[in-house]
Amino acid sequence: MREIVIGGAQLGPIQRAESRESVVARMIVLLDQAAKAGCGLVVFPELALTTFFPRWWMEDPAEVDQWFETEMPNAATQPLFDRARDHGIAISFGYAEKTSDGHHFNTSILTDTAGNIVGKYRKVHLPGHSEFDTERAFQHLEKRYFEPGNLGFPVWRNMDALMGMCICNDRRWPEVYRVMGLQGAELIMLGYNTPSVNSQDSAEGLEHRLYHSDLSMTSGAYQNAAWVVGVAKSGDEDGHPLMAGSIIVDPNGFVVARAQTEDDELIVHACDMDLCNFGKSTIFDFARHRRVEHYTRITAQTGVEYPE
Ligand code: CDT
Repeated sequence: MREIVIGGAQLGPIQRAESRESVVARMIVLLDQAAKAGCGLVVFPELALTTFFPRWWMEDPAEVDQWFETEMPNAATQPLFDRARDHGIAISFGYAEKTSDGHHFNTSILTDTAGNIVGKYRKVHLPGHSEFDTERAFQHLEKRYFEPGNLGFPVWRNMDALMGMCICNDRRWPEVYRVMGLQGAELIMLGYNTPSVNSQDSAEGLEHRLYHSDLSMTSGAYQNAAWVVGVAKSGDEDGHPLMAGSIIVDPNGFVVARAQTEDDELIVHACDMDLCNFGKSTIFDFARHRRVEHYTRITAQTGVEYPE
């Protein structure tokens, strides 16, 4: 048995005016709860340190850059790293990264239990659009503010397990899980900011969104025999609702923990990495069963090529 008690640290809304220091204080409260629950690893959402700023149209590069971190850890996040190290808890969280040569990415990092960064992932699938869209009820400008990630989907050895990350919209693409599955990933961590319905929309709308989020993660877990931990930023950010529904999924595709609120909330499960072994050695024994000669379209084309 290789058990890691994992915490999914859902964050409630972060208003545009809320400081990073205030958010980090909230994250530390969740980290302390996780320590009491015996967690060895805690996963926080995408762009965990600020409001989901890609909903705001900005033209001034200096205004945009205020949402980005130029180093990690930095003054605002050092207390989180310190507390995680004091508890002996590994953490993963998302933030907007500006590199020293001026590139902008939607990034997440993974630490070991001593607070050292051991992994970095940059979001590959950027949803939305890059110009102001007058037709839309709200803007989703990830394509404006970020470049597609340039690190692929790496998997790292950490805490005697094989771990990978993706971010939000990535979770809807089966290729993402498979590329990590092909590196033996036993745990895939992700955070998300998914727009929710507002009070004028039907309850069915939210039900569908939650179902599609679950479906993406449970199938990714099952088809790669890996644990998946998906953590939301949720609730009403300056009038813009975000969906909750953070879950931990086991390697058979079953949801074993689920958030009940749209607020700061910790979900916890003791995840045995050896539970991945059966799936990885039977139905999803990739070495024996994959037929790559029939998969060339997957990497050769985007869009759809219809038959004559
Ligand atoms: N943050 C993120 O990737 N959100 C997307 C919603 C995009 S709606 C234009 C998601 O897939 O949840």
